[in-house]
Amino acid sequence: KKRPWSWDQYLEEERAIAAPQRVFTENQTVPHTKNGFKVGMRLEGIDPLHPSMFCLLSVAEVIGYRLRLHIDSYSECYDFWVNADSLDIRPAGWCESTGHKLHPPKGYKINEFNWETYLEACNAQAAPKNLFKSQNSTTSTSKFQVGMKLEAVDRKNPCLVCVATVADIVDNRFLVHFDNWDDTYDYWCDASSPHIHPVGWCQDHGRPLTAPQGHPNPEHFVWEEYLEDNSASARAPHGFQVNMKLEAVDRRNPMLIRVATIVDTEDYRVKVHF
Ligand code: MLY
Repeated sequence: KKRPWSWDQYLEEERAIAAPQRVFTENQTVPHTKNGFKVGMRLEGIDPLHPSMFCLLSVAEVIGYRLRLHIDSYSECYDFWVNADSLDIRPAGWCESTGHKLHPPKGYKINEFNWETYLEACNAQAAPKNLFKSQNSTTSTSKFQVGMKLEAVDRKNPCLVCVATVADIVDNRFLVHFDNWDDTYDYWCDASSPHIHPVGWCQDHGRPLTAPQGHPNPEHFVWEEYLEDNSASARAPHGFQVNMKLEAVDRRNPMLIRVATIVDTEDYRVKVHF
């Protein structure tokens, strides 16, 4: 009869030692009292598989300083573990107060979602603000700005350095997004990251630069041309076009909403004609 698998026997066979408790950080050792999160509490946080998205999370399990978080209305197979002091989790209402889009649970439209009604419907509590490490974070010290271009390592394909954009900023971290790729390659980092380089770095170091997906001439990507083409499209990011019809407030008579036409577009503005 076979004996069941055991650590003792395995370590002996492998002539290996177990990593002792004391080499883990204090926070990683159980039991732990500094973790005030409770099962069922709701919060907001980054979806690890889609780092550009802030989702509605619930605490599914608490062990020591660790939390297993569940993305509400999605399968348990997307649950993930974080430490209680993770910067990837934020209190309810954080998205709204920082101008981020909160990806609501299935069945809710983005604009219809309301925390108060939701908590009431689930008979749940929002995790109190004071439990979050991020509550003490000061305003952004990062000099990076949304829209800036850079060259960044694709961390899923680490031999590639690719054309990338700063897609979001929170505190001193920013989201690296690869041009024309989906957000599953995105990652958060700060200015000290070894994965990011200024425009021109690949050329200076004789390394290939991976052009944006779908670039017409990926073997001969030229930053100057790309930046120029991009700022052309960035000039009208709103999608309005001349001749489109709409209803607009008459600003000389703000009680009136009139039939109007777009007669000109410029940067972030459109010219409305009644
Ligand atoms: N073999 C992969 C490589 C994807 C690379 C994406 N980076 C550039 C963001 C594929 O073609 O899917």
